[in-house]
Amino acid sequence: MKKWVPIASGLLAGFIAATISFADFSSKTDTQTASAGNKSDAEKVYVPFGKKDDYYLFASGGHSGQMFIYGVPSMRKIRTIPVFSQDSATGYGFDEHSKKLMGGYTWGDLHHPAFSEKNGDYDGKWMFATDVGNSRAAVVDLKTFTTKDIIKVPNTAGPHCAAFVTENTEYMFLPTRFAVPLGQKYESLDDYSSKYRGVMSAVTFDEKKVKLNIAYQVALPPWSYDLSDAGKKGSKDWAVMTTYNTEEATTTMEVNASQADRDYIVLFNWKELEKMVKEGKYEDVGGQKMIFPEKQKGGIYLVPVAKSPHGVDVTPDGNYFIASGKLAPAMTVFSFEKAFKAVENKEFAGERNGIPILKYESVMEREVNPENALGPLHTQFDDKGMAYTTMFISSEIVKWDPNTGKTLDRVPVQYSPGHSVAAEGDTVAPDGKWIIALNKIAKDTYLSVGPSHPESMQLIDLSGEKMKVVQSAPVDPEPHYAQMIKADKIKTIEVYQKDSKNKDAVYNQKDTKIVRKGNEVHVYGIAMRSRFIFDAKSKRPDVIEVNEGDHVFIHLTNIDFDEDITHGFAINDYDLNMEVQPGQTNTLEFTADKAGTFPLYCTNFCSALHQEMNGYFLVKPK
Ligand code: K7E
Ligand code: CUA
Repeated sequence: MKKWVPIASGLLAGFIAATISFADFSSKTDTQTASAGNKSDAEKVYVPFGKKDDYYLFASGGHSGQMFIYGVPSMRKIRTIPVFSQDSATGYGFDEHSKKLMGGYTWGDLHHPAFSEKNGDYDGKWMFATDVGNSRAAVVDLKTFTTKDIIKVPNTAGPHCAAFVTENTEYMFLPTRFAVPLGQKYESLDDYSSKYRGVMSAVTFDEKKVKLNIAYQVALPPWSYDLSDAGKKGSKDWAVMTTYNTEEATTTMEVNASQADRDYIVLFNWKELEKMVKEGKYEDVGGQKMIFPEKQKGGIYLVPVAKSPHGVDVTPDGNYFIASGKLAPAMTVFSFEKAFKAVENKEFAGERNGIPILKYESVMEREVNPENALGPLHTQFDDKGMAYTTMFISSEIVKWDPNTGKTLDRVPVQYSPGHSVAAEGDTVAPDGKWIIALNKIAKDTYLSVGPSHPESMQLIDLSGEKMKVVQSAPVDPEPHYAQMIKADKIKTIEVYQKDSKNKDAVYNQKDTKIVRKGNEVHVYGIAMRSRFIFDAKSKRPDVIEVNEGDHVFIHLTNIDFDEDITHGFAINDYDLNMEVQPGQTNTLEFTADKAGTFPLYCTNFCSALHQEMNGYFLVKPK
């Protein structure tokens, strides 16, 4: 294995400098602007009015806690899906159901969205994502583009490495960025190496119950786990993830976690881990089944890799996994087949924390080091199996052949791409056609909005001889990753169907009522164009009157079973808002702790008489 130290220390400086100075890239900017301006490029991305895009793009919203949906190739933004953060536009995090889902948190840091898969192909049914900020995992229903379940992942801090699903959505693996003591209890940092752990969680999804579950966890060494990917085809029972800080530094990570010349890829066989759990080879840690690799042997191996890798990506044929250097200017191609052989022949070069280390030479296929390409982070693939790696420091995408290591093409992007996303890029059969660079810095790309700018996504046409940037779109922070799916795979519903089992729902005006139990008031109301009816029998059916201190539940059903007729419900000065989509029932729960007169109104423009869709919330003083 090459020594990367001298290059890497220079790179570290470059990694930092790249975020400060862009002077070096100004010449690229000029050519790029020119090439993006000609007519044939404009035609490629032009989706005329009345026509729809070919692909959906689901972009992670990072520390906004949301997911952003775009159409490709137009790059028009279609929707924001709130997942881990409150959203007043939809009432997410305000209404009862979503408030419960959020588990008392108000924000999240959403990385790495992942579609559910069938036979290694996106099936268009579900989207998963994890929250690095408050250690949660979520599932979004693609029939309604709404978040359906969120779980807190215990014993872990910051499941950054996820979510990447196995070929038939058997599992998604959530290894964590931060090592903490099990249960996150207090332990001195002097005991870091013995008391701290980086825990990986194997999460399953019950499609019928729409529930996420933690099947088991693995207490890995106290390192940072960065990215993971599941195997495909011949390697489908396996998964890989990158590590950094195998130095086990506890302070000034920027320097201390970049000392060692090599870190590791963790290679594991999830079928084997599953079997170990079935055989009772685990310990109970806070109600979770935890495998300790130093005691329960098997299924997990370490593969040495050049220092502090970032991404690791499995080729569509499932033959290779490719680690990107971050601090070493190289992509390393590893062979699954070689790894399996090395495991079988026990070609180990020692162990760490009880986990056998495979010999680098036994698993490595080739090191690829395109000239002057700096800061490789993540790799995507096209329909011919060619690889596209983002270069964070040299601000470009490099196309290369994983089978030969040959560089095929390079295209500059503005600036500092983190991930990129190819059409159907994580499946066993990517589409080619398009790749989008998810750039960390927009700098001078758009009209200025002050000292901080949006992030940028650049659409790159792969259909010609050379890659070509043809469109760009601003995106709110922070596009850590995205996935792109063929539009016809997504089957949305038009309206919510009546649900006779829902005790909160009323579908008929005459069933509306306001029920009082002690100081609890339940309103069973409907919203329709263009009025609210809370109690049809009342003199003023659109008025709710309660006493100060009452605990109020407002159950509201939208009985306009008409596509896109959504109503909102807000109470002025009560800091409450929610949305009811066509046919949907939603509930607001709150205490009427302010006496007075408060107008209530529909917040979603629904008809010519939307402005008339209001009433009063009267709170009688004590
Ligand atoms: Cu920003 Cu995938 Cu979280 Cu790389 S990650 S850039
Ligand atoms: Cu209902 Cu506006």
